[in-house]
Formats: sequence, structure tokens, C-alpha cells
Amino acid sequence: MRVLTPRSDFVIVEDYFSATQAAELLDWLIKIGQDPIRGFQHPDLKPNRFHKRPKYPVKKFMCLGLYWSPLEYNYSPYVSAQEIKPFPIPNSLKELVLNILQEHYPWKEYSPETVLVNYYTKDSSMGLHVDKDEEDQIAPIIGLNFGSTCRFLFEDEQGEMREIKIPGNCVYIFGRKARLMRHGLGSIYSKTLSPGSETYLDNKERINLTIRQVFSHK
Ligand SMILES: O=C(O)CCC(=O)C(=O)O
Repeated sequence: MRVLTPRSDFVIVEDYFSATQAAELLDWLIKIGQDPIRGFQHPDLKPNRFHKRPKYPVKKFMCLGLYWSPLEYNYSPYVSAQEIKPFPIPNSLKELVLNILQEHYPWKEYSPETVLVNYYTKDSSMGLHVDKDEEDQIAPIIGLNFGSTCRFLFEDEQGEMREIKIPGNCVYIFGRKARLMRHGLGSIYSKTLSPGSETYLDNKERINLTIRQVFSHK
């Protein structure tokens, strides 16, 4: 494991997952991702002046716990109008996140309430943005990364954009001063699949999970 801090409160832990752990997690995600309602979807976004039906820029995504609506930019207990709930966050994933925090970013009382699973392919990207749809904007966001390495853009303490490579099998944390930093995704590199992901992902594919506490518990 190698720990990097490219700016204050932005922590990256490389080689956090072994090939076996990565394969186990991907196997499960791909399986549940096939569910027609709660699984991976490629939804429309709000119309804008360029597109009548813009698409969410990653290939597909799904949520666990609470559903984040890419149309409304808010969280809901339901995936659909039929009041179907997303798959719950398994206890093993919650424990994993609490262990990551304990080891790399000690935090008192963290509640993992939603997991956004983004599935990127060679044509996917994610524009610069700030994660601010959560009521709680203080608790850290934890990212788990699998598959190909991507070019990750982030804002430094001076407001300048910088970039770093995020490989598969690594973990990142946006804490305190970095919680509301602008960030986005540039290209995904060819032939960089991380150990354990080869059976599940194609060249230039990447799966990222971001775990968030949505509500403030005071
Ligand atoms: O894929 C990533 O690492 C970034 C995901 C992201 O920016 C987001 O879900 O808000």
C-alpha cells in the first residue's frame, strides 16, 4: 500500500484491495447490476440548451442504500415511481468503509447511507463538479476504484486545477478541506486493468463506488 496526499484532506491509498477482494466485489456488483430496476441504468439528464435528452456521462450507474437522482440532484429512498428501493448497502461494505476511515482518516461516527456505483467505459467522462447534493457536507466521501487507471482532475488549496492518476484497487477519501473540492474525470488509460478485474471489465473500463453520509446526525 502506498498513501498519497496530493492536497490537504485528499488521501489516496494505492493497492488497498488484493486481486481476490477486487474480484469478489466486482462479481457481486455485476450480478446485482443486472436487476432491471435496481441495477445499472443509463438515465436521461435535465434538458439543456445543447441537448433535449442529455445522458448521464458515465456508461451506467446504480445506487445502494439511497437513490441519487441524476435528474433532480437529490436523494430518495426509492429508485422508481413504483416505490422500489435500491439494494441495501451490505454490512460487509459498511464495515469496509469504517475500517478504511479508521486506518487512513479517523472520523467519529460515520454513517454510510448511500453508495453511487459509476461504471465507465472508453467513451465515458465526468465533468468538473462539487459533490454538494448531500445535506451533510462535512462527513468525508470515500471512493473505491476498480479496473482501469483514470486521469483525475481536482482543485488544490489555491483553487488551481491539478491532476493525478487514480489506478484500480485504490481507495480515495475527500475529507474536511477537500470535501467540497471541484473534481472530475479525464481520460481512462488503455491496458491498465487492475489485478482481479480482468474477468469483469474490458480494456478502458472502470468501476468507482463513492460512499456518502447524506444526512447530518446532530
Ligand atoms: O469516478 C470517480 O472517481 C469520481 C466520481 C464522482 O466524481 C462522483 O460520483 O461525484
